[in-house]
Amino acid sequence: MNSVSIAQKPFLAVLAGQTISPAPLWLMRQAGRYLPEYRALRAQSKNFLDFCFRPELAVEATLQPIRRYGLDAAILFSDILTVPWALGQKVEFLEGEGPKLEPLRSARDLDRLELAGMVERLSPVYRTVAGVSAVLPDKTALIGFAGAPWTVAAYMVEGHGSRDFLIAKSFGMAEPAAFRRLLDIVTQATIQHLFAQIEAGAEAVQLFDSWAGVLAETEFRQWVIEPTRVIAAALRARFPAIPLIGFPRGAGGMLASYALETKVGAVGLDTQVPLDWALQVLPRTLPVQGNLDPVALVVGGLALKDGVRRILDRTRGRPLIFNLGHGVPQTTPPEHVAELVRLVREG
Ligand code: 1CP
Repeated sequence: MNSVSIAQKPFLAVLAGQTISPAPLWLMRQAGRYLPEYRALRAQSKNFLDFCFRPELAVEATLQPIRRYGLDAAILFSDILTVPWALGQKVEFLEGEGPKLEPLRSARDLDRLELAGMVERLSPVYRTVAGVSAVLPDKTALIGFAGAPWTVAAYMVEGHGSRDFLIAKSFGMAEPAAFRRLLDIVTQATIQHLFAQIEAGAEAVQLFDSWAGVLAETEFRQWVIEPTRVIAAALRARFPAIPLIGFPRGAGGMLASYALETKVGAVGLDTQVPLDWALQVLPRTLPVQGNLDPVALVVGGLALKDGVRRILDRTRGRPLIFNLGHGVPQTTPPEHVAELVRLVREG
């Protein structure tokens, strides 16, 4: 990242280690069904994957929350499950039910995956990145993203969402060599996917490890920390100025090991992690992001005000990107997001 962008974009300045007041803010899942303009746009597509792969629609979905709220960063509108699709797995989003994948349940099933040609199949995503990059306000940064290998592999094996990803965990423990191979394929796919987003104009990237929290220590080290370390090293080697935010949701007591051993440039804090403890175990210079309970955003009023105050007070003197501890819930009243922006900007 050049120094001009950092000077103009508070989000990038914090990722470069500066402490800024008011803290820059964006929200995970800032585009989505809680916005009436998103619902109208979404109605133009027959299914969710088609929506993700139509750059004119995906650019608009990315920009909607920026126009409405003037957030400090836009996040590419896409989904983590475009990668399994581009590797050749059957992926569908059934209305109101979430994703359905043709599950990978044996070493032989992995032979169906094909890394060659993946980036070409995902070219509409990079056209979306370029389209957003061309029209974004000067002070707004553009974030690219991918699911982290464990989380993506978990959906690929399980075939759908789950509370505990018991099938995926069992497969990983019962067939460690095959699961290792799957993680390696997804790791390489993720590196290529992030590189292509950066080449198209992404100025920072985030890895969503949404299901890191279902793993015990041994698997956390092998399936979360190790692949993330490989991705962080590849990014640093090729794009040393592009920051990587790691979001290991539910990492709990593994948080410091995750941050130190993966060498990600910033860490997303989920809702459950005690903030003072996290700030104590993480290096003082490491930028942190998140932690506000999304329910406080749904409820608004005093719950929101107190939640914001608590985070701003406790992170004083530390590089902070304001965010939620997980995504914006569908039931969020849009005016509560406007109130959140006002509260954070007041400092
Ligand atoms: O229109 C719709 O109803 C589709 C809902 C939706 C949306 C708006 C899905 C289906 N994905 C998305 C967009 C999305 N997904 C973004 C866009 C950018 C933004 O933040 O505004 C991002 C970053 C994601 C990432 C994603 N997809 C994650 C990681 C973050 C998280 O929430 O933990 C995960 C786990 C997914 C899978 C997924 N995609 C969609 C759903 C409903 C799910 C969860 C499925 C489940 O486990 O039940």
